Amino acid sequence: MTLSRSLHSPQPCSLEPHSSKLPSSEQGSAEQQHAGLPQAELQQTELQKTELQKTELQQLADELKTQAAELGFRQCGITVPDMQVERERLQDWLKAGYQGEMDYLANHFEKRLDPTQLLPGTERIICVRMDYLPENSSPATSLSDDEQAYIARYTLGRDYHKVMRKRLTQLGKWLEQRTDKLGYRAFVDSAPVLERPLAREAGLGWIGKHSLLLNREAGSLFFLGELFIDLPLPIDEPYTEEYCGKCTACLDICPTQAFVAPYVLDGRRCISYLTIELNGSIPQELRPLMGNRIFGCDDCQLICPWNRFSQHTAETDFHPRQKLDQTRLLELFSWDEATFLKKTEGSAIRRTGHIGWLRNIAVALGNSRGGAAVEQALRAKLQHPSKIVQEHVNWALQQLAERSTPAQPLPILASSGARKRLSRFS
Ligand code: B12
Ligand code: SF4
Ligand code: SF4
Repeated sequence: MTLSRSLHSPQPCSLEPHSSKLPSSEQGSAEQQHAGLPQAELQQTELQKTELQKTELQQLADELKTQAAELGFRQCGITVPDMQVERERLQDWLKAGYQGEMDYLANHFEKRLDPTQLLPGTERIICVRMDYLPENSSPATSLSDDEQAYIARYTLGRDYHKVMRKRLTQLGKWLEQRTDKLGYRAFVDSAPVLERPLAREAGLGWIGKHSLLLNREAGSLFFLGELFIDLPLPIDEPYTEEYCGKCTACLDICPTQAFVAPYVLDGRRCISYLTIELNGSIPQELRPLMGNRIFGCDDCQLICPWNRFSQHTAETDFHPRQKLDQTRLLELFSWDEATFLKKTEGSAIRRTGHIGWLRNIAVALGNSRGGAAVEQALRAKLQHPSKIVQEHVNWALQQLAERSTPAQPLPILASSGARKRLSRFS
């Protein structure tokens, strides 16, 4: 992959600063204009020109941020394409195998650390964030009702990859119109890019102990995205402070105890991984700990004190579709594949596939209080062609045969302190 101008404009790629479309006072050949000038005067003129270019680039960066805000990004920062500082930590994480089946995380190791290998010619990375928490999507209501499904708040509406990439591309086009021959490319989750450390370097926040990017004004309930550009815009100050202090609430509340240490997540135990990324069977010992979470999990964020500053999304695209914030497990379990595909059109939920969907709901039903209707629905799926579905349905029926109350409450519902924090999101 190259940052080829031919992708965006017919000119060949050049790594020089592209300021020739900046104000016309800067255009024309410097040698022609200054022919015959004494050396000292020439040097001074060159110096003035560099200073002017700097001012223009700064002005452009400022305008870019205003434009980013107009496109719905709550924050925008600029950094250099260099992630070598993460080398050792990334190496250790992969060596420990915390990526599980997410093989793609182990691939392209050098490209993650050196984004210019991903996109040659990249001079700067513009990092943005966009809030996703919809108004009135009370997580407490569905988490505390074992007959309802809990779907992570980030994925109740339209697929964020589509929304963010489109806006980032618009931002790229806007910048292209103000420069000559800009090369740019938008990324959201889609490539070997270390999005959180990049955002930290661009000044968007610090990495919390739950490993997500946190911001004092906005918490962590936002998406990240990047625009790689080949224009040397002035960079922002990295975020060097961190405000977790002695708090360990996220580590303590995680239902599957997925954190091996502060900042270090064993992906294989995270409910987000188990319900979305894992293709096969969910480890039996983790199933009772999942409660009614059928796609993703938010507990480590819901408990975080900084999320009292999280802001509701301004994007209608992220508003819940199909009432996914308040739907009963049995209804979702009844969707056949065609219905699943229809109802999840344009949603990131499709990633789990219909088999993964049924597998996850079977686990949630096994953790519920059960009852005749639940058992009947489970039995009806015993002959499902997928062995994975059959196995999880059998497990659920066995669970329900062993008890008549819901599985034990999960940590986020167990203490009054945790419930109080949850109530902030109602
Ligand atoms: C793979 C992945 C996952 C995996 C693995 C998660 C993980 N923590 O890596 C799974 C499926 C589990 C997952 C879950 C979630 N994800 Co995810 N995920 C990604 C993805 C695609 C890659 C992340 C990655 O590279 N991981 C690799 C490891 C090595 O990274 P790491 O855990 O940060 O490891 C670093 C730390 O261990 C750190 N470290 C070690 N020691 C120390 C010490 C200190 C002091 C510090 C500061 C750091 C540190 O160094 C390592 C190397 O940098 C990114 C998008 C992207 N391209 O970045 C989204 C992304 C991180 N996910 C996101 C979201 C929203 C989620 C969920 C909230 C979704 C949900 N509700 O279910 C959960 C949150 C779980 C959690 N607590 O992390 C957002 C996060 C936005 C934000 N505010 O930060 C991202 C950025 C997607 C996006 N474009 O918005 N995710
Ligand atoms: S998303 Fe849930 S399972 Fe994953 S680390 Fe956070 S609290 Fe634990
Ligand atoms: S819950 Fe506490 S430790 Fe975890 S990220 Fe938030 S402030 Fe940091």
